[in-house]
Amino acid sequence: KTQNKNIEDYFTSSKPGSGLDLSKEEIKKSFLEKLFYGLGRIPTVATDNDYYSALALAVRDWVFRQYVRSLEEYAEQDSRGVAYLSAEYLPGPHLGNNLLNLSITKTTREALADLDLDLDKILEQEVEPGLGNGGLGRLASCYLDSMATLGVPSIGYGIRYEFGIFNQTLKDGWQAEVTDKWLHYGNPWEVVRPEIAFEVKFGGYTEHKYDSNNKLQVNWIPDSEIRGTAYDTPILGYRSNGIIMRLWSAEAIESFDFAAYNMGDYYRAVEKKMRSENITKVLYPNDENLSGKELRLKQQYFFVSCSLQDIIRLHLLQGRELENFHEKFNIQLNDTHPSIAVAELMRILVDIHQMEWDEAWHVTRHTFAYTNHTLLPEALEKWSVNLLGRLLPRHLEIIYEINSRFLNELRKQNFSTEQISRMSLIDDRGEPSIRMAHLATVGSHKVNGVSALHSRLLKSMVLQDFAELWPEKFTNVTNGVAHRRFLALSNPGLADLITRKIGKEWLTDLSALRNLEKFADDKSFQEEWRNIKFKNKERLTALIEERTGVKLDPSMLFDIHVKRIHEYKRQHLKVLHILSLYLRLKNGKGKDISPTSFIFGGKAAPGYFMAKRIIKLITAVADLINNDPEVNKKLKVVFLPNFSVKLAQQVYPAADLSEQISMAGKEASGTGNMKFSLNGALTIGTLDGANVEIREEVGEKNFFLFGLTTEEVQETKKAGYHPYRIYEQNNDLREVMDFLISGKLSKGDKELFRPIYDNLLQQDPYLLLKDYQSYIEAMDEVHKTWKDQNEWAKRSILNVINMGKFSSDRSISDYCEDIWKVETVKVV
Ligand code: CR1
Repeated sequence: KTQNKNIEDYFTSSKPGSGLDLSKEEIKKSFLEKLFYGLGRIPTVATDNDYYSALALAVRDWVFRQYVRSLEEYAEQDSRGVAYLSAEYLPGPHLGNNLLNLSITKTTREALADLDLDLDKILEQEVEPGLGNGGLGRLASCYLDSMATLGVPSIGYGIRYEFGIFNQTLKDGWQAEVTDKWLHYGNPWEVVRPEIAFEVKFGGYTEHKYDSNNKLQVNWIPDSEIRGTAYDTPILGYRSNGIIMRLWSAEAIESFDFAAYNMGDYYRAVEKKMRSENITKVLYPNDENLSGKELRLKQQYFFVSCSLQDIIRLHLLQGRELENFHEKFNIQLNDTHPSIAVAELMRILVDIHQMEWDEAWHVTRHTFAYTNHTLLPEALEKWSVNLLGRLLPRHLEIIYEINSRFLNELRKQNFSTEQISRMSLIDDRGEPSIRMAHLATVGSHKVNGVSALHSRLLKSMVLQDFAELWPEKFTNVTNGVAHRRFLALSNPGLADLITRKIGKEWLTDLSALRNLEKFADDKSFQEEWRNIKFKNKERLTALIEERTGVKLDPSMLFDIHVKRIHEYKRQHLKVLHILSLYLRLKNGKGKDISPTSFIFGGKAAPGYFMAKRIIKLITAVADLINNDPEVNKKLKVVFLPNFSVKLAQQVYPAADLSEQISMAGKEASGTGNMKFSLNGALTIGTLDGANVEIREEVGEKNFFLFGLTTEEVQETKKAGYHPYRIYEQNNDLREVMDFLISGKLSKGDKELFRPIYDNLLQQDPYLLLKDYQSYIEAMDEVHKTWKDQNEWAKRSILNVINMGKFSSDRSISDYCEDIWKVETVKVV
């Protein structure tokens, strides 16, 4: 740290000015200066990407202004802070959101128009950072947005994957993956901090020695070391604070392979360097399914270790003691991906800072809180003891020590052997492995699920024993979404109408939308509402035609199912419904069907056989229906490839119907469900995840409910489920199922969809056949309601105005009050 009195005086006397509400002239001047002198481009050679980069650089300056002002405020208040640890983020494009939050969208548009440039075209240039798989990563980004807006002193830590989630293309109707080179054109939003870099060790062995005071000293002698360097992206809240998303990138430590250099083995030395840089090369594309790969564990430990070293550096920099670390910092574990942090903090406190075990454990347990995001058994992280011991020998010892103390406690409290073995951090049935959810639970002071239902199931199923032991540790925080991005930015037409009627309060308090209640029955308001939806559908229609060649008719019902492809989410139930409509039309029984466009989107994990086959099934059904003049006036089907945040921003505003049809008990929360409703789609859904709460808020009448409840699902399975019997008894269903293997979807190939057919008739683990009839009936109700356009508009309005609860601002307030105990500090 350099002390420079002159600079300090300048900084304190000039006080960084606000970055908000800039004038057209200021924007124009900064933009041109960035173009000429920031990028060194002259008008004759400047490309659209140069214009985008120049504007982004100018905007970044203003965002940093807000960030610097926030830092000053936080320092002054000496506030308690939050570190959010997440292996995934999906921020979406930054530029539009930052303009919105600086309140300069309109002025920027005008400034650019003066220069004969089009803001929309420039916005289109941005390649989004796809550093996550789905809901979990997007939730992390919504939370950063709200933490900034509310003024929570916070920092988001993660991994700077060089290649994010793959780009999805279609080849002959099958998903094909293409690497995501998101950094190819540079990234104007980030600032590298070569001096914020930490070394992370791997492998080797430990030495145990007693020092002169007879205190045990453990020394870890690793066999490799890697450096993590910080890349900072400022995240701006709405007319408010800025915070930092700090992502770590792996680099080799040059000096480490001296031996090879000295032997003249230059190539081997460089090769080793390349290998260690692999750690942050690529995001694992599995959503709720584990790869169990060594490199994945390395990624987790790498980013956790860098982050903890950084947080401790910040703590000590302020002249504080580690004994009260937990009073200054909360560390939120976004799922178990960063849960090795529990062992790492213990190691840092005990081995490096010589703290006594009990005190270190007190600090650790009061520092961490853990959010669980899934009950799916295949997604609950477990690391083989063997692998973890090889990569992190000291951490394995620490985990054993935590476990033995914990199990002793249980024994003292007369827990049964059976319960003790269920609760152990080590699963030693079969190949011994570490249960990361148990480590996170034992090492945290709070554990939360992500919707009321999910938190209840978490307590009664996956973590039941722990909930009985520590009832006060368990809590719920229902997920929320950044309504500024997903309404104000994505749906400017609707946002405008709302603001004209009730002012801007809703931007910072979503529950203010209730003030629109008096318009729900107003015919002219409904008409305006419908016109906006229609325009959004036209916009999406154009995009879909450009991307897929399929032309939809925006006057049709837009029935949309977008999310990761997973059997539990039941995209194939939607397909069965579509085929049932197709067959009805073919049999001349389709007069009640409302003309519908079915839109699907979502990526499948590259190694997930069934999910990939479901995509092929959707595209096959699309080909059949779209090319059949007997039905294609009434039905259209399209699979929109490469669903992303950027695409999502065009999709949600254009939806009439939101498909949230997972088998009850499987979708922890869902957040797409909230984004749809927020944009005026009605939902057809099961009582799963946050659907339950959405239905409560918008009213039963304004939600199309179907299917078994979680309890009924459990009973059905317990009683012995036989899907074949349902198939035998339901003629329509049988016709639909048999169509799958008729060859009509696959140029005569009867085997193509047999794996799906067989799976459903023999196991049907997600009870599609059981819920089929109920779904069909609810969909018939949808089609009936759609015929009354005023009624539909009214229900759409009632959805939007009751979305207050589902802003991520509310979620973050809940975290602040219930878990973090932090006060917010705002700069504006
Ligand atoms: C859940 O499946 C939830 C998000 C965010 C997902 C989804 O229902 O909305 O988390 N879980 O909480 C997940 O990705 C690894 O687990």
